[in-house]
Amino acid sequence: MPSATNHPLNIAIIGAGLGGLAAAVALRREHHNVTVYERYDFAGEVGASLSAAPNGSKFLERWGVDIQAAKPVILRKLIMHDWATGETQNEYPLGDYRAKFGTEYNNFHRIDIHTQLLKSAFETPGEGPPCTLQVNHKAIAINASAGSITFENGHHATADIIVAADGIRSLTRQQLGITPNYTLSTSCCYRCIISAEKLRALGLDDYIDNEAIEYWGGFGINKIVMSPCSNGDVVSCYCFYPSEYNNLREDGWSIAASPEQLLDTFPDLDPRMRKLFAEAEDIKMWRLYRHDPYPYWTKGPVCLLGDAAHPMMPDQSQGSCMAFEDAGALGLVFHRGFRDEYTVEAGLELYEKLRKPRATRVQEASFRAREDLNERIGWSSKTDRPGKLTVEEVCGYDMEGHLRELLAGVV
Ligand SMILES: Cc1cc2nc3c(=O)[nH]c(=O)nc-3n(C[C@H](O)[C@H](O)[C@H](O)COP(=O)(O)OP(=O)(O)OC[C@H]3O[C@@H](n4cnc5c(N)ncnc54)[C@H](O)[C@@H]3O)c2cc1C
Ligand SMILES: *[C@@H]1O[C@H](CO)[C@@H](O)[C@H](O)[C@H]1NC(C)=O
Ligand SMILES: *[C@@H]1O[C@H](CO)[C@@H](O)[C@H](O)[C@H]1NC(C)=O
Ligand SMILES: *[C@@H]1O[C@H](CO)[C@@H](O)[C@H](O)[C@H]1NC(C)=O
Ligand SMILES: CC(=O)N[C@H]1CO[C@H](CO)[C@@H](O)[C@@H]1O
Repeated sequence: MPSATNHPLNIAIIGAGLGGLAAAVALRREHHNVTVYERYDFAGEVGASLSAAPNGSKFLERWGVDIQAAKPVILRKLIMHDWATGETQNEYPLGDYRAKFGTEYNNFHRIDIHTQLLKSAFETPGEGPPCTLQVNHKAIAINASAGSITFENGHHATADIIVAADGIRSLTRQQLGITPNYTLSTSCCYRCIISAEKLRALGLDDYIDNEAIEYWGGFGINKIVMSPCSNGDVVSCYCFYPSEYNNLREDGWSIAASPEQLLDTFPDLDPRMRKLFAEAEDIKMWRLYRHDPYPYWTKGPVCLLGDAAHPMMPDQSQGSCMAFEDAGALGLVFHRGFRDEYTVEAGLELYEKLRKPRATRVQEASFRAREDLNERIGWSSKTDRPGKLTVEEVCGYDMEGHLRELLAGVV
């Protein structure tokens, strides 16, 4: 039971993407009163695969998220193919992640993990009071000094903490006085999926059975990244290509494309992959941007989280993991008894101190990996380049220990 000095906070979260929902779960479990405001009603949820490396998965486990129901495929190796022939050039075993880092290297379909996070946040079983979801609530203005939000539908809300998890094109960020410096990436990306049934009919069974992340290219802009998800029922592909190819300017997660476009973009690719492309489903185009790190993440009672705070290239597969870690950090900082240690404002500063250096480092390493597969974690040895991001650094991270160090420094 909360003591008189440790009464729960009223927390408003803007955005019900993976980051916002993870924050809702983490804060609910600390018995806060959480309301999540989402601009849409989820009718058009889309997405391809997302991998959750061990420390991302670890939070999901700790929060009691039903990982098995999110139909993970455990990734066991990396395979590099010759671009034109598809011949295997190299294989790197990922080893036993559970033994080394405490959880598996799970690969999910975005929709499956989104569904499980919705359950963990809003359904009754579970630690803490269920969060409240308000859909069709598009935030249009924030007053950081008043801790208030105005929605397009005319509603208003106030809260002790406002968590802005409204994605790469965050409107809240703008309202905090941050105007991102960003450049168009050299690259765009197609995302698509294909069912295991179709793959088997095409004689491409190995793409499912390998339990691997498979690459074509990656030294330069062109790169194909393929991995199975959804219990092996689906294979998902990310296909990077030079942005000048079609000068995509449109933004969003649901710009549709056809198999012909996909085939035309990669005429000299491995014929087996082209066979897959001809039958690919749910093909979407994604315009990539490079954002410089922002000068700050918090203002008054408002903080940024996930892509709103540190949008990154997808090339380290860390976008959702870093959002889960942000959420985990909020849960640790605003644990049930936090008021005995610090104020809300100090807690938000602590959150920024804990998260910004690490997320920025992963953001920068993701940019370097865009055109150089040697920078991809897990790909080559940690000693071949000074300062390189490593699997050990990402997956062996001890957030509680880091937080304790920060607190010792403050006190
Ligand atoms: C529909 C969709 C599909 C995606 N597909 C992929 C994919 O295939 N592969 C991949 O690697 N990554 C994908 N991502 C991105 C990935 O989910 C994020 O990089 C990562 O999980 C961090 O998530 P986030 O919650 O910070 O941001 P996001 O996932 O972008 O979520 C932001 C949420 O905030 C809502 N929102 C935005 N503005 C407002 C506002 N003003 N008021 C209220 N709500 C608002 C959005 O509707 C969205 O639900 C996708 C994101 C979305 C939204
Ligand atoms: C929880 O938050 C909602 C939304 O701000 C508010 O209406 C409600 O009164 C709060 N409940 C408590 C117990 O503070
Ligand atoms: C924000 O809230 C403060 C404090 O309540 C108030 O003085 C100020 O006028 C508000 N700003 C805007 C733009 O409404
Ligand atoms: C953008 O760049 C300018 C010039 O370098 C700098 O003054 C400003 O702080 C930057 N803004 C952000 C949000 O990074
Ligand atoms: C935050 C978190 O769960 N960190 C863990 C990451 O993995 C290492 C290795 O298992 C653990 O020591 C950390 O506690």
